[in-house]
Amino acid sequence: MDYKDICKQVADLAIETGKYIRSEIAGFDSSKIETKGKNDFVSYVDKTTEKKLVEKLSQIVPEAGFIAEEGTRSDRGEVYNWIVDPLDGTTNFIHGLYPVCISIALQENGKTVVGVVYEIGLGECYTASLGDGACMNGKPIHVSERKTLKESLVGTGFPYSDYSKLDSFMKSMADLMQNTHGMRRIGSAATDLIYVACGRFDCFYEYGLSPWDVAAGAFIVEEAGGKVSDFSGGDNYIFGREMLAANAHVFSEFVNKVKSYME
Ligand code: 2AM
Ligand code: CA
Repeated sequence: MDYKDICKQVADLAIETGKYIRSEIAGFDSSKIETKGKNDFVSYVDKTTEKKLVEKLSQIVPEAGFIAEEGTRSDRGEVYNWIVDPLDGTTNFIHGLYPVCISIALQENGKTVVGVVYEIGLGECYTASLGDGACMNGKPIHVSERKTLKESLVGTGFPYSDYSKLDSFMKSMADLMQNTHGMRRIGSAATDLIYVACGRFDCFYEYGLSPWDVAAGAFIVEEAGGKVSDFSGGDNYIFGREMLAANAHVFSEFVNKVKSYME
């Protein structure tokens, strides 16, 4: 299978489909919220986008199954599976705010081999295929070179439904606020990850995430020279509902910090 060629086809598809989301966010007004209801409206855009993606992805790798947030197709493939979030950053979208992403990963026997995250606000398409490194709009990208947590900018997401670890999470943030360059919460985990991949952020962590939020972004971080793990430094970050990412220099220091509060 030519991962590079598939990656190019998926990137073109994400950019094309992103036009639909951009037109919906631009035309979004309060009367639309009233007539359809906030969540209905969002799920209408999410589902329409996912249908468009699923239809085309099924043609790119016909034997692949799907793990897609809106469940428009949910049959699993024996070897290949797409992991799809048609719209990452739903709360941003409702409020007419960017970043908002399309996130698509292709897995082969449970390992990611292609990742595409298209951030619609800035029109930045992040891509990676196994062994080929990561790019943004076709140009190679790399994680940052910062060596310590003290000089790092840390992205995170606040818990939005699972508050079971809220106390530990607040303590970890209090520590990081005082011992890093600062923290950012931009409302899209896929964007947090690509920002680690291109060096805007040095670290990212969040719990309560789903596979479609992180599969593509985590792979792009790895192909950009960074490291990803669960909060214990282990491999269960795609389905384990918690993940962290960092450049390779600060990774151990960051894992130890997060672990000391969250494990
Ligand atoms: P989503 O926009 O695809 O739902 C932000 O913290 C991250 O959490 C985003 O990647 C977002 O993905 C995910 N998330 C899931 N449900 C959410 C919710 N109800 N509110 C905010 N973020 C949510
Ligand atoms: Ca989503």
